[in-house]
Amino acid sequence: MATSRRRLQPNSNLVQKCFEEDGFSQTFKNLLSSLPKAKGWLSPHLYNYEGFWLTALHLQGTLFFQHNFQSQESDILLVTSPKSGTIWLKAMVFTLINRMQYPVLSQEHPLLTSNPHDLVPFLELEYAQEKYPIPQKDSSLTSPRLYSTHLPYVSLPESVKNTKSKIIYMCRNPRDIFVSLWHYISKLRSQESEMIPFDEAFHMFSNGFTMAGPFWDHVLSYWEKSCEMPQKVLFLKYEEVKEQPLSHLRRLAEFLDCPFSLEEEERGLVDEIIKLCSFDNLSNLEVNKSGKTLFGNDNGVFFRKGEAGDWKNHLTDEMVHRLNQITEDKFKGSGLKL
Ligand code: PAP
Repeated sequence: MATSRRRLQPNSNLVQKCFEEDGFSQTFKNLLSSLPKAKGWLSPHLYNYEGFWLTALHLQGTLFFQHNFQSQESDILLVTSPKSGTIWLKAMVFTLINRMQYPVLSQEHPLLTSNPHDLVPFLELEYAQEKYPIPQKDSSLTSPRLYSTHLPYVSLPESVKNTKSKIIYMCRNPRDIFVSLWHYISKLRSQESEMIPFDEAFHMFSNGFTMAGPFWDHVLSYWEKSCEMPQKVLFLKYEEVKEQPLSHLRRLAEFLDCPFSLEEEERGLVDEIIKLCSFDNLSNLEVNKSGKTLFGNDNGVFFRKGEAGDWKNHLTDEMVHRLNQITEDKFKGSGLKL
């Protein structure tokens, strides 16, 4: 099992493009003008496509992704709503499935010199950037191909839904997601424009106006699929992985049909992977302190606190009550609790 590393150059234009909406074809602009529109967090607007809010750039990538991507049975797709621990999940799964090719304690391990976002590409961003089918470009990728997306289940290409490829979904409680998102966007906006006031951002988030939101609908769509097709969709919770990382890593390995052998268990490999991918380790690596992702963001913006429960330091009682209420209403009868 091996996934080749990518050798693209950082594309700072991609981040810049989030702040703009020019440079699109007239046909695409016509589509945008026909869609419901809301205020964006980084981009001027979010557009409602298939029931979820996307930036123009993500929507363009989504359309290319939907029409061009051919899934393979062995593909692994990591899915999250933004700020659910995507980078952590990418680090763990990349390390897990490539443990033969890249020994975890090796000084040459890719995680020591690359941000996990560069090792596991976001498909909708890749397509937004380059506009041609990823498999052609990535013919060097060997099986299994490891990809990620923030898209809701409804927007995945049919070939992803209809093959035996695996989906791993990680969710996080909406209180921490909102706090994480606000800090992240504030850092990015501080380079370009004014911050969105905390109250206004809360209003946007709780009303569903967020990238790939409404958050609750996103989570629910994958939760339902994980109940219907547990062999295809594995549903993880950030907080539970934080609490019991070893048992969740073993669960991931079983799900991906690459369980740890007795020998690996005995030499402590599970623990080594958890340590390599831990917040403390990744956030202190030079690449994550000073580098940039291939899509142009400072790597550091993806590492803030890495804790469960930081919302207690930021949200008012009223805000907590509102988020809890929405969560209860939306998830009623689903069996899902966050
Ligand atoms: P993205 O959706 O923009 O890719 P994502 O990686 O999902 O972001 O989320 C970032 C969050 O994961 C940050 O949370 P915080 O703001 O509450 O701190 C980030 O700190 C956290 N994070 C990053 N790396 C790890 C890790 N190794 N373990 C746990 N949490 C992590």
